[in-house]
Amino acid sequence: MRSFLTRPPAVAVLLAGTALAFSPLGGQATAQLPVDQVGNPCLTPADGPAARGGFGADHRDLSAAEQQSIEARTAQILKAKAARGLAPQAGKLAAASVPVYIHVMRSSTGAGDVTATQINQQIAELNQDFAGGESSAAANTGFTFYLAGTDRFNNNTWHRDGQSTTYRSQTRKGGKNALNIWLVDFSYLGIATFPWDYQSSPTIDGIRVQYSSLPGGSATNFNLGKTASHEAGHWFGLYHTFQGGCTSTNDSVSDTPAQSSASSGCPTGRNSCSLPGLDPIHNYMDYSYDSCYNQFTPGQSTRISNMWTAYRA
Ligand SMILES: [Ca+2]
Ligand SMILES: [Ca+2]
Ligand SMILES: [Zn+2]
Repeated sequence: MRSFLTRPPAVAVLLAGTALAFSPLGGQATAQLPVDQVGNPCLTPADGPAARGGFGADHRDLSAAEQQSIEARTAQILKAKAARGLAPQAGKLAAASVPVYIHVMRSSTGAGDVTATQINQQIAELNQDFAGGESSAAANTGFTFYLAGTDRFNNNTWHRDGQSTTYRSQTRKGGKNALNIWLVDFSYLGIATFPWDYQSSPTIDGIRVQYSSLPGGSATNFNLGKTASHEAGHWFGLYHTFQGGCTSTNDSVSDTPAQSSASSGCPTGRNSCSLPGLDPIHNYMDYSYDSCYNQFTPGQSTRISNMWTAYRA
């Protein structure tokens, strides 16, 4: 998830494994694994529960125990798949061409629309970012994206991300390998589901993205289309680079230096943890401005490959 309106000062406090368990409403059960992207401290929408169409905040931070359990479960699945010859050979990574379905959730009067050009630019942005096209330090993940379909709706409730379980279930397309992107107008830049939740919640799998974050949109500092790349990162199984704070495991990726909290803007030289390395402010999984982002790391690419093999292949 990426916060739209707030860049939180209170990040570190909330990241210390605190589960923000909000009471589930409208079937947005959080009893097991969280349905929505978690680990996001910017969870309090500026305009309260209304931002979620009345559902309230159905997300919570991922505790260290939950993270550990997900890692263990994933390792077990990978081992089983490898034994059956269903995993990439040692030293090889999974790769795929991912079909993308764009759902434009406009208001009854047509607010929140985006052009076909913007959609194509967004797909191009995903392709560039996952190919490592913005930095020599960036990994080429091997994943590419193509537009498989666009549909548009006029519904004030859906436009504001209300009844999201319903609208996602009614409009989602494709299988577990398909990236569904719902463009809405809410208090977030985006919200994603994780791959390990697909099996239990397949009908809501995908990412919700602020429509004005698409290339050429009106979201100042966040209109280069990187929100979709960030949310897609979660959809592939990546955590925020500040997940877990200043711990050696933090985001379960070894080549992203630990970070105490989300970055804001583009704070060059930021070093929020005494652990080795400067904060990965240019990483798509931080909270920096779009213009500051330029990479997924090789470690994240490996994690994406593992998660894909375990849950989406
Ligand atoms: Ca790390
Ligand atoms: Ca450091
Ligand atoms: Zn996020």
